[in-house]
Amino acid sequence: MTQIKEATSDQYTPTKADKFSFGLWTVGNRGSDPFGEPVRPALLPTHSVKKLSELGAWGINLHDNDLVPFDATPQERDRIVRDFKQALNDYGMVVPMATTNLFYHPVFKDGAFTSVDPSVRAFALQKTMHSIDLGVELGATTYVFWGGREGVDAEASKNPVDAIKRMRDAINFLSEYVLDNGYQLRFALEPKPNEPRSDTYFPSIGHMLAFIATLDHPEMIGVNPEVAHEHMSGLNFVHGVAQALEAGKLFHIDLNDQKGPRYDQDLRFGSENIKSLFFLVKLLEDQGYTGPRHFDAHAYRTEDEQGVWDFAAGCMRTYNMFKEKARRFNADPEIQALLQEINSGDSVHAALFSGGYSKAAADQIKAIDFQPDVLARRGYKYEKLDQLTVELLLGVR
Ligand code: GLT
Ligand code: MN
Ligand code: MN
Repeated sequence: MTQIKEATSDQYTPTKADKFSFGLWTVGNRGSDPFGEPVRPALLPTHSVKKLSELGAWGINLHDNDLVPFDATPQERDRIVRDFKQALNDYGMVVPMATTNLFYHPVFKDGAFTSVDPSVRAFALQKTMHSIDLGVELGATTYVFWGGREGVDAEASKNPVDAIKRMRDAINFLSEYVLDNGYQLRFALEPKPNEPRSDTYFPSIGHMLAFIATLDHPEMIGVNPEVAHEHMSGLNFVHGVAQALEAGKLFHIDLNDQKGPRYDQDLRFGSENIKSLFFLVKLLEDQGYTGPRHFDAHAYRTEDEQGVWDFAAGCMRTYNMFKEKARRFNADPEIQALLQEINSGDSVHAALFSGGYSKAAADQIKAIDFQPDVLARRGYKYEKLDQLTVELLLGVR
């Protein structure tokens, strides 16, 4: 078998067809944390458009205030938006997704849509409607809602049932706003278990999927799951994404990485959990996910601007390496033969309830002598399969 020297190959270099996108806030992250001030100068949004385009990215996403400052005048807003659109045009970049910053200003210290203060809740709607208008003006077709500070520190402060109802009222109101304006926009709700609040409402993909089914316009609402956020709860991200995909609800995805259940790290995609992120990319590619491959991550605090572009290039390159590994996994004769063997079995039993329930099928299943002790003797060969996967990932097959 011919060995391909991956390190010197350029087959992983990103292109616009890969649909990679970054948030303005990701490459623009200045490295501040709760214990230290910014370490990098602010980047001009138009500069990020240029650099990301040169690196092979396709899209750039934003919160309203990543582009237009919170206190900008209408004239300043129009000038900033005009210059940004010009840069998108000059560098062939799109804005596939937009969102609202409902967490930075002190007004949102008790949340936005779930704040106990009705004036804050109404202001959050106003800010979001303006931000939706901006997103649509820039061409966005997906609008993300990350809960930010929608949660509690003092459990006594809010009835959690009221909080859920308030969030539903807000999403229903904004769905109607989109429909009323004839916008082609779908919402993607992003779960997170905690941080910055000690507990956030709708903490996981599963909670969000259950909530979406209770909304007035569930067809226009899906999820925007993030690798780090599910790992913070110790959950299997691949399984959560699979459930969203299977339900037709994976509208967007936040790719990054995380070292176990702790604070949100937003690390470079594929820098830590190599096997599970391989299976994530395999899932997305095998299932024909066509949405943006969005990176919601940032460079280490140790980096200067060059480190930021190294980080961005690394996210995209690693995605493409996983994609190629998935192709090899699917084409590997030994792995595929083993999978075939593992997934075969008694064809009569396999057919027993494939047609769904009938009284005849129930009677037939009840009448069979399955001999569980015999069935239990089977070895499933997963050690061998998993080792083949590891060898493929480590580049020896
Ligand atoms: C913020 C958060 C992310 C969200 C972004 C969208 S903002 O960086 O940590 O997970 O996706 O609001
Ligand atoms: Mn995110
Ligand atoms: Mn995060």
